[in-house]
Formats: sequence, C-alpha cells, structure tokens
Amino acid sequence: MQVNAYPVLYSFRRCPYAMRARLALAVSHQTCELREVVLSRKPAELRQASAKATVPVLVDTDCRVLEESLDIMLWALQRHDPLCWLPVQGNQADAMHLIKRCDHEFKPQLDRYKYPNQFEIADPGTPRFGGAGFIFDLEQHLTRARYLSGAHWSLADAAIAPFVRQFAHTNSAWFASQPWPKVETWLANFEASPLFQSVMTKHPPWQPGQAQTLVFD
Ligand SMILES: N[C@@H](CCC(=O)N[C@@H](CS)C(=O)NCC(=O)O)C(=O)O
Repeated sequence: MQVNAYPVLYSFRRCPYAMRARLALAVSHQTCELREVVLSRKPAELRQASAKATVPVLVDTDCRVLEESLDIMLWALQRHDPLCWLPVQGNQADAMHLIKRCDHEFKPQLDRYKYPNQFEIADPGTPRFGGAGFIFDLEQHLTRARYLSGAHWSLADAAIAPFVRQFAHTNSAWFASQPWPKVETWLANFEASPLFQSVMTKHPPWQPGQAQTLVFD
C-alpha cells in the first residue's frame, strides 16, 4: 500500500537521537518529508504511527514504521551508502558495541549530568565522572585511528557525536580542560562540518495539512 509519496520523518531539532538519524538520512540522500515535533505537543499522527511516540520516527512509503534512531540510520545506509558509513566486517562488532554503550551507559549519565534536579542528584560531578569514562574510551579509539571505526567518519562517529556534543556543552570550560584532545578535535570538526550544519537547519513545528517540507534530497 503506497500512502506517502516520501518517507515521513518525525524529528526534533535538538534531540541527539533525531540528529543521528538526520545525519544518516542526509548522507544517503533519502528524500524525506520532515515533520518537526514539539515534544510537549506531539501530533496525533506521530502517536498513531508509534505508540511510544519518541523521536525520531520514520514512516516509510509502504507505511512501515521505524521508531529507533539506529534502525533509521541502518535503513538509510543500507539503501545508499555513498561515503561507506556502514562498518566493514572487521569493525562491525566494535562499532555496534560502542553505540550500544553510548545509548545504555553514557546517555543515562548524560541525562543526570544535564538535569541533576530532575534526578535529585546533589552533585552533578558524579554523573559527569560516570560519563567521562566513556569519553576516555573514545579518546583511546581516536588515538588508534582518526575516527571511531578507522580512517574515515562513519556510522559510530555519527551515532555517538551528537551525545558527546551535549555532554561537552553542559560545561564547556570543564570539558575543554580535560585530557582528551583527540575527542575535542573530533567533536569540533563534527560541529563545523557542512553535514552537521545542514541537519541543524531550523524548521517551524509541523501542522497537519501544511505543504510538505522535503529534506535530504
Ligand atoms: N531509543 C530511542 C530513543 C529516542 C528518544 O528517547 N527521544 C527523545 C527525545 S531526545 C524523546 O522522544 N522523548 C520522548 C518525550 O520526551 O516525550 C531512539 O533511539 O530513537
């Protein structure tokens, strides 16, 4: 059943999960209809597509729904991977393991560091210390090779950098004072890249019935 002319991406500009999905969709040139969501006013269409209604959510032209950011990245890159972001056999396990650690170990620490009051944390230094272990592991990876999976920017870099960015911006002076120069350069290059800039374009919140906003073509 063909319903949408283009895949529909429900996204939120500042969400790191949505950023990683947009990076992969952009690099693979998957033209999508972008629907910018306000998390406090999620559209009924998003809830109908996905009961958990987190962003990003991608509804393909055949109505198949992808509601995990990593699945959206893989979907896009398996269709078209012009810059060879998909990890090759020897790097695959390490890349997926690093992404899993980002999502399940680092992200909870990041949330606690960013919003200590919400988690009733007296000293934000505690989650910061928890998150720093992951950054030091990234530093080790970047000491062995220029990027997380080798000589070029790829899936693991794009999946992880948006989260490291949030961690860094929580207290930029502290982050800059730490002994992880390779992570700092890697992050600065990412933030300055035309690809990152392109996926951070501001769009007004989507309204049902509005003209389509086509992106990533
Ligand atoms: N595992 C999901 C997590 C996505 C997620 O948690 N996104 C946040 C925004 S950054 C969200 O939508 N939260 C729901 C809410 O705030 O209501 C993924 O990888 O896509």
